[in-house]
Parts: sequence; C-alpha cells; structure tokens
Amino acid sequence: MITAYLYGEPFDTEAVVEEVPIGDRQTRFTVTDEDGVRIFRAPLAPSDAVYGLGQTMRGINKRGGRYVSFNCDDPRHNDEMPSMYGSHNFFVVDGAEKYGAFFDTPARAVFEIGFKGSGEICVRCERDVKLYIIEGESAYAIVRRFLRAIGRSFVPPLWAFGFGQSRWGYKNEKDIEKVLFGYRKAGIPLDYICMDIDYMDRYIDFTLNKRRFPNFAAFNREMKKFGIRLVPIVDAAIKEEKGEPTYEEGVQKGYFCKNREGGYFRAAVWPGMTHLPDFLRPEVRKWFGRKYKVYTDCGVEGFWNDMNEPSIFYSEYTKNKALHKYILKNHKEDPDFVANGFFSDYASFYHEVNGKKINHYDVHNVYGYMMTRASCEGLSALTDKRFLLFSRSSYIGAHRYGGMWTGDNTSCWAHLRQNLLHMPSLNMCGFLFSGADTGGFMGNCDRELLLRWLALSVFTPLMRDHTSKSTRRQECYRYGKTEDFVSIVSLRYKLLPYIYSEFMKAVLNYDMYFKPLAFVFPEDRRAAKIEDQMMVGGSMMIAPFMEKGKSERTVYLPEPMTCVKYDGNNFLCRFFPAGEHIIIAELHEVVFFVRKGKLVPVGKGAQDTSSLRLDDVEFLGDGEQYELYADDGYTRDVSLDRIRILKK
Ligand code: MIG
Repeated sequence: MITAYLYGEPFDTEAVVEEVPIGDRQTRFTVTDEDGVRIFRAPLAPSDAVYGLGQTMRGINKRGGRYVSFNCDDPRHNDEMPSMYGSHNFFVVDGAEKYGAFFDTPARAVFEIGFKGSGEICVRCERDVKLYIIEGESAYAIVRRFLRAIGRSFVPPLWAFGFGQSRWGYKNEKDIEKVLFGYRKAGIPLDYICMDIDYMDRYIDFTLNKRRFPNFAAFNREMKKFGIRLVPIVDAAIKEEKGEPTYEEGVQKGYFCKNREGGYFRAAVWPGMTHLPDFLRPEVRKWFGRKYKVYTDCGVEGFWNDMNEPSIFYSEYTKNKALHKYILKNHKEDPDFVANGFFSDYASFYHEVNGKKINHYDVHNVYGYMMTRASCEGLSALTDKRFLLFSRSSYIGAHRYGGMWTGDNTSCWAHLRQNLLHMPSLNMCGFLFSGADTGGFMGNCDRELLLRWLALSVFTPLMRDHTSKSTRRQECYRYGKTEDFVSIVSLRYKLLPYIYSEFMKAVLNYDMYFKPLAFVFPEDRRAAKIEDQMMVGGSMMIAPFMEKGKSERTVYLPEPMTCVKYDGNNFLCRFFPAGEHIIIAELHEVVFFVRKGKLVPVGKGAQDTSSLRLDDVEFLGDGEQYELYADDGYTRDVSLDRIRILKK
C-alpha cells in the first residue's frame, strides 16, 4: 500500500508516475514546524535497520549517519561527506515496524538516521514536501512496491553492458586509436571509449574540435569497424559566446536561467562564463535534447552528461570572493568550498515554471534529473534504437531517462568498498544502470587495486575504467602481465547472458539487480548484517576482495551454494554447505556463488558485444532451468515476452 501526504504545495518533481491516493492523516512521523522548516520524527527501535537513500556515503544500513540531499560536486567521498551528486530521498525501515518513506521535495532536506546514537529518524525539509508512505510485509516488498510507483528504469543497448575505457585527457583521434589498439593487441575485450571535454571546441557543447577530429563521422565509422563506440560527454552549461548557435538561440528564445535583475545568470564553468539552460521547462528540454543531433548524425549512440548539479566554479556575484579565496588558500582545504554552495551561489538564479519564477535553491536537486530527461527525450526522437546515457547528477525519476555513475572517487580501497555499498542503495531508488569509475578517478591506481576493482565491476551494469588528468594512465594494457586483465574482463563477457538477463528482468519486474543479503535471507540474523557480500540477480552471490595484499577472505553462506572460481580458463565448481568458509582468489581470479536450485548461464565471451551470442550458453549451479533474456540488443520494445526458459 502506498499513500501520499501533502505538506504545503510542493513542486511536482514527477518522480512518482503512478496515481497515488492522498491520505489525510499520516501516522508514521510526528511533524513540527520550526521557522518554516518541517521536521519529521519517527522512533527507531535498537534493532531496526534503515536502508536506501541512494547515493550516500557509509554503509547499506544507513543508521548512525546524517545525510543531506543537496546535489554537489565535491570529490571528498569520505564517511563524513553529507552530500553527493544525486539526492534520493527514499528509505525503508526494517524492524518490528516496517515501512518505506519517500520525501519528494526538490529542495534541501536533511536525514538523520539514528544519528549520534539517537533512537529516532529525523528528517528536515526546507520546503514543501509530498511524503509517500509505503507499507508492506518486508523491506524487500516495500522497496518493490516503491519501484513500481516510480516507473520503469532506463534500458541501454547491449553494447553498453560491455567494458568501456575513459580518461580525462584523451584529446584527439590518435589518443583514442591508441586505446583501441592497446586493448585489441592485449586481447582485453572493450566496447566503447568515452570522450571527455577536450573533444569539444573550447568546451562549447554540441561542437567538435575540428583540428583534433577533422572528420568525426568518418572516424566514428572507422572505430565501429573495430567494434568500438565513441561516447562523448555533454556538460550542462552553455558558453557565453557571440555567434555560437546554441548560445545565440538560447538567448533569443529566453531559454536560460535568469539572475536577480532579470538578465541571464552568469556562472563560470570549464568554458569560462556560461548560462544555464532552464531544464525545468519542457520547451527548453526539447530544444536541448534535439541538439544531440550533431553527434547522432555522425553515428554516435551513447553519451554521458556531466556538471549538472549544476556544478559552478563561481557566479557573477561570487567571483571576487571566489578568486580571493582561490588565490590565497588552497580551496580544497576550505570546507565552505562547493559543499556548502559557497561560490556555487544557488540562491542567485531563477527558473520559470508555468510562467512562475522559482528560485533555483528551492528546486536545486532536480536540475540534473531534468537535463537527463532532456537528453533522453531528444535521443528518443533522434534515433530509433536504444542508446547509452548516463549522468552524474540525479534525483529519483531520473532513473527512467538514463543511468548514472557515482562521480569523482579516488583510487583507494575504501572507494572500491563504497562502490559495492552504493549499488543496492541506488537500486532501491530505481537506479539500475549504474557503476563507479573503476580504478578510481583521482589518484594513481596500482595494479592490484585495478584488478580487484575490475573484479567487482564485472558485476555492475555500467563497467567503465575512468580516471582524471595527470593521474597514472589507467588503461588495463599498461599494467604488465596483461593476461591477468584478459582473465577478469573476459569473465564479464562470458557472464553477459546472465548480467543482461538479470538486469532486464529487474527492470521489467520492478525489482532490484543488487540486493543486500538482508533482503533475501531476512530470517538469518547474521546474513542481515553482512555488507561485504551481495546478491546479484536471482541466482548469484558475490564476495569481492577489497583489502590490499589479501588473496583470501571469509565468506558467510546463509544456505548451501555452489562456489565458482574462474581462473581465466575454467569455471571450477565446488559445493559449499551453509556457514563460514575461507575463499582464495589470486589477482587474475574471481570467485562467486550460485544459489541452491539456481543456474547461472555462461557464454563463450567475445572481444566486443557485436560478436557475442547471448543464447549459446552452458550452466553453472544445481538448478534445473533458467529464464534467459535475449534480444538483438538495441530494440526499444523490451518485454517479458522475450524471456526464454532454458533447461539445463
Ligand atoms: O570538473 O570532464 O566527474 O568524470 O572526467 C571536472 C572532466 C569535470 C567531472 C567528471 C569527470 C570528468 C571531468 N569532470
């Protein structure tokens, strides 16, 4: 059961697509008002767990933390970091009392979940909010009910489930060719290469640097012959530049956000001074989305959207302050920087929704969502196949229009672990097509960390190695003894019949692809507390290696399972009874488990998905049949009808 309660007149985020009845008396939370901030409180029993909140730091059980929904571009992803790039205000309380709550507000909201040992949940909403309460018999059932209400997830093409390589710093055709040949020569599979901001002409959206890419359409065609798709980045802000069509049109049509005086708001990002498209308006979305045509005309089938929190270095109003601080201090040591919107200046510009002027601060968290929506709707009109799209900033609802990645992490073991922790929480909020920068964005990834990280990414729908400028080159073929990388990445391709099928079934059944053990074995008190193992799809459990220098770890099996070790050639299967076990995996090996009575299909693998057969499979495990999802990999019409039952 799902019921909505209105507190004031909240902005309609369109996060929920189902007609939900409005209740008149909400009983889960007590509500008070302090200076216009609504405070919702609910007691927590000592043994209650709280799951959800999407892209937030810390564990799967969110207890003990404070989380702030206010999208921000701050790479300090440590446990104390209250906000990230997306805001996902849904959680589920799992204890004697069970219920889900979604605080649907595009403005800032603070979630204290048993914070500092308090025995309560306290949610502060700075603006009007629509509160959805979801009742159900288990945490898992409640999440599934919620997933149905927010609508079906975005589905990318099959090739987007392949492996992708990216780096901030690839500049021209030659840089990209090097990556292609590096991978093909080493025999490490690869499906796409991302193009970061340097492909553009002076960071102007919807342009190409003609010197670096003299004939982009021909180059793209050539790359496709080698089984590689190019995936360009698109940033949110538009450079202020006389004569540039996007800028001129936007100005003429009045499509950019306005400042306090009624002129266009000016903000500095990579291109210098920019204007921000008012993505909250349907006509602006339509206009922006159709701009992708310059690239789709060249045969591009995938994009990533960045800087759409929106990330702002400083505004016309904060410029002096920003420059002052920038020069006098290292901004990274200044806690005010970005995190608190100090230079970002989110209260100084305005949107226009249905003729009404709305301050950006009041709707901040849906900006990236509406950009993703613009891109998705544009691409849907421009092409007739499925396309890849993933975004940095998001809000619940954005999952229907694109995938997302978790932003600027670091090459450290803690962030490998955080990658695993993020996945089920994101799934609870609708984001099925997601992943992290494999190997870490900032910092220098060493060989061991990259291999272990890849061994986790094998299971995440989005599997992309990405890193920042001036870090160690992070392409797999640069780390020596490339057969270890061949082993891990090939496993991804052998598992694609499973990964793709389980992803599609999760989408079509409004289910999760990554589940905490607590959702599958709710009666097992030990399993319910485990956060370093995860259920992947309906047949599998993983137990990644996330500690430096360790090639063994303990794993807890709530039920008997088949332990599978892939060593680069063979799948070595052993039956494990329930209970605790020690598993060993060298750097080129991956261990996973197949549930009792279930099967995992494995195919022959490929260098890229164009030559991959989804239905030519063998089975691991002791089950009898498997529901395989196989299609051409790009048709828009995804449906449960495409499932085939295969017998062992
Ligand atoms: O301010 O485009 O998260 O993936 O490589 C940095 C350059 C801008 C941030 C993205 C990152 C990307 C980088 N971008």
